[in-house]
Amino acid sequence: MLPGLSKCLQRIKAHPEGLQALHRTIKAKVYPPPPNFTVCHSSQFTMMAPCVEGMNPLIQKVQALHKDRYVSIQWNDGTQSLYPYVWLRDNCQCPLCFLQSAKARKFLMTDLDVTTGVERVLLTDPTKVSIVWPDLHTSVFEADWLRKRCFSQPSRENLQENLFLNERYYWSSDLRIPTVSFKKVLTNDQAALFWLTTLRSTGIVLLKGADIQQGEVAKLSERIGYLRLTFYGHTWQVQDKTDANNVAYTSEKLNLHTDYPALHHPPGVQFLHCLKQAVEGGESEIVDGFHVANLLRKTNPEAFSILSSVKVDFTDTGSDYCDFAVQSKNQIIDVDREGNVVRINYNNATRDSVLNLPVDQVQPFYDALKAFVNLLHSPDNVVNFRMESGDIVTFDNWRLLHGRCNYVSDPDSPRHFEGAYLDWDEVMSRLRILRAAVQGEN
Ligand code: OGA
Ligand code: NM2
Ligand code: ZN
Ligand code: ZN
Repeated sequence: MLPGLSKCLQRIKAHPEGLQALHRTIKAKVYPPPPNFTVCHSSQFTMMAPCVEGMNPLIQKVQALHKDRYVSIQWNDGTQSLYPYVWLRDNCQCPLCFLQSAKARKFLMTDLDVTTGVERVLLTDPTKVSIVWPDLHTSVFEADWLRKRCFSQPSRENLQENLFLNERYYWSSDLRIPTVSFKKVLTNDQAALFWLTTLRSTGIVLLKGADIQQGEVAKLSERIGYLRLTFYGHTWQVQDKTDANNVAYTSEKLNLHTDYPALHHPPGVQFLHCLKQAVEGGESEIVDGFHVANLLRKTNPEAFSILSSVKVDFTDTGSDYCDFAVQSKNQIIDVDREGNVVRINYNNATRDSVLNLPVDQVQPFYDALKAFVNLLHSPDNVVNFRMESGDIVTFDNWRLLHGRCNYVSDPDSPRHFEGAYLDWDEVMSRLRILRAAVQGEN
């Protein structure tokens, strides 16, 4: 099921209590590979069917529960939501408390009485609740606004998924890389939304039909907002260069890596535009790093534990946009507090020879890294493809590892790729705006 569709079902069905089992099933981590999207016709974008809005229930009854200091709302679908007094006062939407033009709170924390009571609650109509506070300040809350912010576990999970789209399709060697027309993405909001939701869920989308000139990845970044400047420039040219300041700027093989683990906040998204492919070699390979890291956790928990805890030093020194001497310390497998894999940081070229470990932990570290690299390079997990002129591959650089074969170029017309980085915050921002425009959400 496409993530858009599954979310749609969640929104319709999973409110507010009791459907956790269904929710868990939907959130199961391994998905079948998504269908092969060749250059898309707009009819294919209708798979992102707009979720039916305006189905929110009305308020049947409102009560102030003074003992627990909750306002209780009974909805006309038979469900109930609880809202703490303090949260309601903090989030008063009146013009004194909220600056509508900035959609931001004006109300100061220093003015919030966290032990506030409620003078009375009123159901003015089935879509509005009024609350009069002890100082007679009055707040009015809309039913839809309250419903969206319901504190029940399934409601919160559903809203968080809507905001951050953390569901992922995991894949292995049988992935058929989702492919969309570059020009459609630039001109059509549905195509752009399909591109970004797929980039998020699958981690890679191939765009076809870009012009054979520099500047196309910059154009694509402007479709989102702005690109991420690094020491390699606003955009950067992957070519065989004399005195290369990076191993990528040679014609040699690049093993599977993520870009720029030498930064503490590596770029979230990468665009690579093939202007000219090599006459021989230069093929690409990719791996789903989240999927492989989870396989490692299952098959070699000791290796997973080492790679997710040891901070590895990375280094990058040289001169490009300006001179640089970058150092970072990153876990090769980054996990969040719940243990979910959230980022892979691994480029063997910039892994520092400085290794800040007690001497007896060095060999176990290498054993763990070797086990991970073996699993990454397993034919079960690797997808191979060959970029041609006019292709732009867009991928999640926090999740995918990518590599390329060594190559031989035509000296008169050498291999040339142009790249650019973006961050996930900017990409997700555009995704939300496109979703609102295409699906009429807010
Ligand atoms: C890079 C890189 C891939 C390629 O420049 O970091 O991975 O195909 N390049 O040249
Ligand atoms: N380039 C392609 O981590 C890295 O050094 C990746 C970055 C040179 C911008 C390569
Ligand atoms: Zn107010
Ligand atoms: Zn790279």
